[in-house]
Amino acid sequence: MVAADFVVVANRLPVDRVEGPDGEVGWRTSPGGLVAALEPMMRNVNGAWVGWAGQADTEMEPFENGGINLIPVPLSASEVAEYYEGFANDTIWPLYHDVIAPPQYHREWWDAYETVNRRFAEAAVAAVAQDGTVWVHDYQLQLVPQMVRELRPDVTIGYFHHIPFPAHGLYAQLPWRDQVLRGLLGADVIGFQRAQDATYFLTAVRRRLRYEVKGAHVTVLEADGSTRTAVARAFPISIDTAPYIELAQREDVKARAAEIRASLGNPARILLGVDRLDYTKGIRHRIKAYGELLAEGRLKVEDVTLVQVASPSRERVDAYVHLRDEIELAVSRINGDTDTMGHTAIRYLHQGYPREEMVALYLAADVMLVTALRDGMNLVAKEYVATRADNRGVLVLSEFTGAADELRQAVRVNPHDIEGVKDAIMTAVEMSPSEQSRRMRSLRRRVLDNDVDAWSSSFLKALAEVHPR
Ligand code: GDG
Repeated sequence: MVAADFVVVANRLPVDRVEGPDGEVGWRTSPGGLVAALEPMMRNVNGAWVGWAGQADTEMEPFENGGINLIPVPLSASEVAEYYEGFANDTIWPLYHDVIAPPQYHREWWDAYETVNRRFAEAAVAAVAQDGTVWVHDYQLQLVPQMVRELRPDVTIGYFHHIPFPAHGLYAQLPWRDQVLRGLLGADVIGFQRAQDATYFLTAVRRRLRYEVKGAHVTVLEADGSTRTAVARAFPISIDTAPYIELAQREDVKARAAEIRASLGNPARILLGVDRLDYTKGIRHRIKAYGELLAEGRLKVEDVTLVQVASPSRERVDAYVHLRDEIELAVSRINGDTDTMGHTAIRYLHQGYPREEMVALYLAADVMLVTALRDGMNLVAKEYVATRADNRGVLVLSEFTGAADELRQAVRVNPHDIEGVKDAIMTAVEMSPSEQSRRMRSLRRRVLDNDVDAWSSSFLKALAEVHPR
């Protein structure tokens, strides 16, 4: 394979393995926004993507898919358990989401994290051309920027952090807090979702490493005594808007939205939640508030239905097993107390759906509920807005999401304040069409003008400025 000018490094490759009817193996590009944003550029510049193919204990040769060179990084079953389910999803994830669940600190998980990060870094270094660019993604790979720099000082390195970065008082819990900061500072540009995340990171750098910080610029002290500058600031991520707008205009998708409404008994209002089943998403808080509104008679089961899609996620991590039990108990209690033969309070779906069905759900929903307790951005909020071409519909949005910085015309909520969530739901359910339209117009302008292309361009521009060639 030819050395690549531009290498993306992410935990997962942008493809899913599919098996044909006769057991033959093929690959399907996964429809994530990141691939959509980077695909055209990666084709033009001879790009490569380094990541895990999603199957433990499987060695695979690099292969080409859709014009991008894919470089699989193998993980053993115990590495999946310790690096991915352990350190990434049971240490960093809860710690960085403000300790909503207790982070587990295990030295052997850290060892696996270092080992696997080194494997990703070595794969990236082997793939990248002289003076090329490596763009590392997310919290599973925080040590990779520095590891790449040590091996290949000629390379320009970017890092984007998709989840929140916590305040110093919480971050300081991490037994490996200094190593992680040094790992990230190997990048020339470190991108965060919100200005607040960048500020927290820079505070940690100043307090722990005593590096000089001026605005977004950090003077990094290298082991040999030399210094260089790294930049840390916000680049709010977005969605590839075109497919959402196109699907929302398609007659079959519109017909499916009407069919969904009809199958729920054509209630006056449909409320919708779409989340990975994750404790950061505030699904319990949303359901509690909604259940109380029904119990108090402020909402009637004949008039409203909440559709909650909770797509299966991280099912081997204990905290997720408990969360699922709690949510399913709460849903069945509310349904048991309020359902009639013809109407259900909550249509709960622990399933994943194709994108067409997601858009049909967005079109069917009068109110979208995003009540995350902490969320890097929350793309669901932006997807809902992108599909609402008639400017109808109301977005209820937690102030603890990155999206809240941009989507100012949403009905804002503090999900911890159950009375506040109840009032926000009522405001949304009762909002006049003209007020819906006034707000949605402004939300749509914001999302359509700041799509995922704008995001990747601004990040790459910042990278080019720090490291001009
Ligand atoms: C992380 C950060 C940040 C969900 N269920 C189905 C489905 N989805 C799609 C949604 C959306 C995506 O998954 C979820 O994105 P979010 O942004 O809402 O949340 P995370 O998965 O936690 O993502 C987050 C993001 O990274 C990007 O930086 O915004 O803060 O936590 O696109 O539509 N898609 C389909 N079927 C489903 O059942 N097709």
